[in-house]
Amino acid sequence: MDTYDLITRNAEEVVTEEELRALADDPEGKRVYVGYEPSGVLHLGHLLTANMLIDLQDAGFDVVVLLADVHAYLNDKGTFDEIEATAEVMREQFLAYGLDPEQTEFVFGSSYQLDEDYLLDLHEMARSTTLNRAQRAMAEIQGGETAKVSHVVYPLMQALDIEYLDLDLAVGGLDQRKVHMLAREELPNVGYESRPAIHTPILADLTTGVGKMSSSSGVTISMEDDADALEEKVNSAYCPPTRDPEPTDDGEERKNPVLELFQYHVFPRFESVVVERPDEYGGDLTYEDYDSLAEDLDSGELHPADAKGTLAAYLDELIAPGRERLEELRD
Ligand code: NAL
Repeated sequence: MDTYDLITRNAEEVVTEEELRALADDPEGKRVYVGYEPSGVLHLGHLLTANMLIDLQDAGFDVVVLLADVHAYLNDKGTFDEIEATAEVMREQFLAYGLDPEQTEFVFGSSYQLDEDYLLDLHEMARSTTLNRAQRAMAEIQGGETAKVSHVVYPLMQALDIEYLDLDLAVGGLDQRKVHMLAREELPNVGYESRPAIHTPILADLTTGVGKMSSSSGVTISMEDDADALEEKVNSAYCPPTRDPEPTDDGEERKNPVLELFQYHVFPRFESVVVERPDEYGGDLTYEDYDSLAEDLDSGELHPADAKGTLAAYLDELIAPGRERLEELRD
């Protein structure tokens, strides 16, 4: 696979293809970041961007993970001390999950975001950005409650971080796209260059296939889940025998979340997937790529129950190192 195909294989959106192709032609020494609000236990949403970082490392990029402690503070995620402790735990989980410790730089936001030059740039950006624009950039991240002033400072800081961390490329979930668009527009207004971005899809809710997996109401798969919990959660998942489920009665898009997890989590990290079946049900099935598995679900060759059992086992293998690291840290 060429570099561009490798780093975009799980992308939902690239801004812009031309800029990213130029980076992919010469990744040596190029810096790519993801930022996370420290949130304690990682879930599969975090790990979707981690999968992309692992691909970027394999392609030769340098990876920077911003532990966005000041952002978490602005977004009401706890006291500063609580957030710092959480960030340390988060870093350990990323390393356990497979980010290369030699090639990954972890940076706390607070290590530079309180400096005078940063704050002056922030204020300059605040003068050139409309309130409306900043609020729209934040809508998907903030999750509904009444916006505070902190919620419009937040996206301006995220934009500025792209400059201060000296980055060539931004990676994030599709929920970050409006912040990245704001960054592309506003950085030049304060004298800095804009950068390209890659966005991962947002996983669908596991039990309905509608909306987001990490929504507080739904079932989330996290690094804390043991084999039994994974089996129970995956068994409760919505999995019609098709890759294209019908939309809801209200016309909302519906995904097959079991297939999504195969596509975005299992296939990028395993060479092949084996579905174990007794001989009387046709014997084992082996898949080298996502499409052939999805086609078999569509055709009826692969039963949803077998797909679920297999998914739970592979997720267990993926999550095990991070789960064990969490247990060690708690002992
Ligand atoms: C991501 C987040 C916060 C600050 C950032 C700064 C630079 C790059 C990425 C960043 C967290 C993200 C979230 N907004 O919703 O988790």
